[in-house]
Amino acid sequence: MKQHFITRFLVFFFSSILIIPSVLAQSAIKTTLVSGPGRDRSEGPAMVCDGEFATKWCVDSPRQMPYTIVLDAGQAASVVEYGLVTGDDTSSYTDRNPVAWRLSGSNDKETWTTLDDQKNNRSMPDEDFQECRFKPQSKGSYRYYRFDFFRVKGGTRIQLSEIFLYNTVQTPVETTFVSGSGSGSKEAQPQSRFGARTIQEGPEMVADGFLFSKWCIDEPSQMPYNVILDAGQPTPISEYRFYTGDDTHSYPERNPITWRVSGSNDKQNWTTLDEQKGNRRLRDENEQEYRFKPAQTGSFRYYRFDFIQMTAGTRLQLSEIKLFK
Ligand SMILES: [Ca+2]
Repeated sequence: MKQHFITRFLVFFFSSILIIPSVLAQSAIKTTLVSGPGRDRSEGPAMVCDGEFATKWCVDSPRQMPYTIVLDAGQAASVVEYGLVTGDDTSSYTDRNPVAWRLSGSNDKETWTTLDDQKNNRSMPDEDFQECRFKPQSKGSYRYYRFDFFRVKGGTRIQLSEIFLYNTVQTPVETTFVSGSGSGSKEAQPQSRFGARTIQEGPEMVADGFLFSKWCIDEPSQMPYNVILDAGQPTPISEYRFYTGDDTHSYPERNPITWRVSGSNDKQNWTTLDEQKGNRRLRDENEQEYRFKPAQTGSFRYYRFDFIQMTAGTRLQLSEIKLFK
């Protein structure tokens, strides 16, 4: 047992160190900044490719519009998907997301080929640290990628914490429920106009594909709560997503803030892939999606989520957990 504990500690210790490089070592292409407007220091353009969500590019310089960021992929690469990540305080400053931009590719930084043209895309949410993915209309093999941001949602200030380029497309992983904490059935109020009925709120509800059904548990003796999902075959994942419950706005403080993600191929030996402590990104809103990149990746069939702490109290609820490769 002791050796097992030490092994887990070492895995956790090294996975903590590896957070930044492994974010870049996912399917994202490692890029460096060629040029872009803005201050050089804390909120300069280089912050969009430093691999850290916590740092951002933020500029408000109308005379420099459109804001042009040029990234160097190091060698020619074919981008099939790209991600724009909102800033650390976009939920407080709700007009800074881009709504019109163009992506171009080049191999000499002089002749540019348009790959994507977004004229009025308002899909980026006013939430902190949210990655929004887009598929360019055209593809080709280019070393340099250029973003021209023409307009933001309001005013002239733009902010982005990261820009990711991908040479593989992210696809959802089909999962089935294996096991989890709680039985989760409860009687509905008998005065409901539908009459008395049983509402299922067991752990299997996070993998039924519906946002209106949820896992809801308040059993302090069973903490930390866990759920295990089966990907069917060994599958590396680049992202996992949590979806808040259908009534989280009315019943706040049920979101997880401290959790661990592990992978296994035998459901006995688990490798820690991600560890979040006091992460308050999930907001008290209904059926909201939150995306996380695991610090480590590996080819595992089973994925286990341990929920160690909630915003407050001991009740946890989530409507879905989804995996992406
Ligand atoms: Ca569900």
